[in-house]
Amino acid sequence: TALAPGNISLIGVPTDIGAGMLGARMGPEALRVAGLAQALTQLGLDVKDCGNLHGPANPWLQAVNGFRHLPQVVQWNQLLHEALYCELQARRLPIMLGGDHCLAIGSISAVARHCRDQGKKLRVLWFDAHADFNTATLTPSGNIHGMPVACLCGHGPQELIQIGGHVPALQPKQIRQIGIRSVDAGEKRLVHDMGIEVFDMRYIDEMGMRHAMELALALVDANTHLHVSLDVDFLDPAIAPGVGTTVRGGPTYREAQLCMEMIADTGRLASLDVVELNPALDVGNQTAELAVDLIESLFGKSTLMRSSAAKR
Ligand code: B3U
Ligand code: MN
Ligand code: MN
Repeated sequence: TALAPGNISLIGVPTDIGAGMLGARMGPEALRVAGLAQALTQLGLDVKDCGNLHGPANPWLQAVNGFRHLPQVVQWNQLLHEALYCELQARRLPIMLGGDHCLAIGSISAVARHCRDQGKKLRVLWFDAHADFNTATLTPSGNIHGMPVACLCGHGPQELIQIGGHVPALQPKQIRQIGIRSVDAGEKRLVHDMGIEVFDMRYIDEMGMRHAMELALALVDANTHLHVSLDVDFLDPAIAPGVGTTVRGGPTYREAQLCMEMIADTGRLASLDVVELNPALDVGNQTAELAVDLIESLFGKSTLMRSSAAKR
């Protein structure tokens, strides 16, 4: 298989600054304890753990003009943008260990900037129970982890949408959303009007995960940078309880594995976010361990098994 760069950089971003509940700040450590670096090393990859970024504390305040903690969210995302962009420039494949999903503004704006530098096409696969397309007026909570896709598409506060220099950082046609099953009323309209391609749970129930992923990966070619943004609440809460905003009726273990394997088969994965893991809500470290399992598949673990089986 054509695993693009064999050099992985782990970037821990220990904050819950954009979430409605505390605890996602412990996500990076839980993923380390679950053996992420070791698992990737076993697959023959060169893994560098860059450690954690250090940003402002979570002040735990009310929303101001529709946003909670906007200045702190901006600071964390600026730090992440620079760190991740640096790893991409060094031709490494960054894995952002979140942290809540507001951090995708920093990571994906860096990926988009890198793709512009390199003349690469960008495809973002957004695995989530939520569309994360709220704005200051639409949000029911003020929590910025419900807004990153809108911000990346240019709908959001100036300080956030301009991280990375190019507004908007992303075009809606570069995004595919998978697993969606909880969208606020106004948010629904905006996602529709923006023309984002959504494979929601209804679609997956009717057509199957394989078909959804075939379409989500259509036209990914040798010049495509594939970015995966994995919100752990994408998964069914029965297998992934360690998340602040569980929504029942998510993909099963098998469906999730299939997604990861189909992505691995493209050989085009070039950056990854793992977000919203909340160890304070987990049962043991099972959700982190599941995330590590899925990441192994994303990097071709089961693909290797298939090819050796085929040889026999
Ligand atoms: N749509 C709701 C809930 C939510 C979105 N993303 C997460 N939760 N993780 C909101 O608050 O924007
Ligand atoms: Mn999310
Ligand atoms: Mn979510």
